Amino acid sequence: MKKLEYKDWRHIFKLDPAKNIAADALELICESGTDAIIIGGSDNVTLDNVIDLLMRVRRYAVPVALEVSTIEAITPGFDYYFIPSVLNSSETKWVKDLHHAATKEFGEVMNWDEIIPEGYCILNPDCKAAKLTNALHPLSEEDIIAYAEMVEHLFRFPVFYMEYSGMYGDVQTVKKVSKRLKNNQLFYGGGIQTEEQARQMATYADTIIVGNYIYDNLAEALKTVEAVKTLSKQ
Ligand code: 1GP
Repeated sequence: MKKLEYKDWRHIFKLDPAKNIAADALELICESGTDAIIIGGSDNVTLDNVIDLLMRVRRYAVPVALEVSTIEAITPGFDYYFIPSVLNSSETKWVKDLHHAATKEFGEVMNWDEIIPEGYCILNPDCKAAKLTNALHPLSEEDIIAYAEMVEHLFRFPVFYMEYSGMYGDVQTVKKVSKRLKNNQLFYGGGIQTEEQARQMATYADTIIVGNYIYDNLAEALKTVEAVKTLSKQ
């Protein structure tokens, strides 16, 4: 089967390299029909645990991307490298300084076609990523839409990521953002536990990401794949 380009991905499972996943569970995830696996996490991400998980996932045909959160854990062998810039962080480190350091170190050897910038907006103030990046909160709907339009029209990143990590987000806000974006790919991630939630968010987001629930209830998490496969975005 031909691998889809990231632009066509509707469903992604995000695996945390700092968490254990049994071989049989990983097989079910990689062969679930999901469009891709992202390897990424907020803490305890190391070169060793990233390479270990990459090699295990590479036994399967599913595309695999690294969402870079620490420069030390960057390694060749992924189909894509997603590079978040946290637009609502109050520290330039998370918006562009780490990016500068990484580009200084690896710029010459980078294959830029594999590098996908993500404009990130962290919308759950209690998640680890929000604390780590000192994300501004609360954000009004207008604030969020303005970040989305900045990503599309000013920064011209291909992806806007509404990150509710650990919490199911607001469908109406996702809908409004989706309606305002013209060509950008809208990623939604956060708290998806049921087929219905997967369908709801995939109605407005181009791509949904299911993370934590893999580790809590794999059987239910797997059902989110089929739930969005036959669903068109509105
Ligand atoms: C996390 O957006 C992803 O970065 C998915 O969120 O872990 O809450 O599913 P959950």
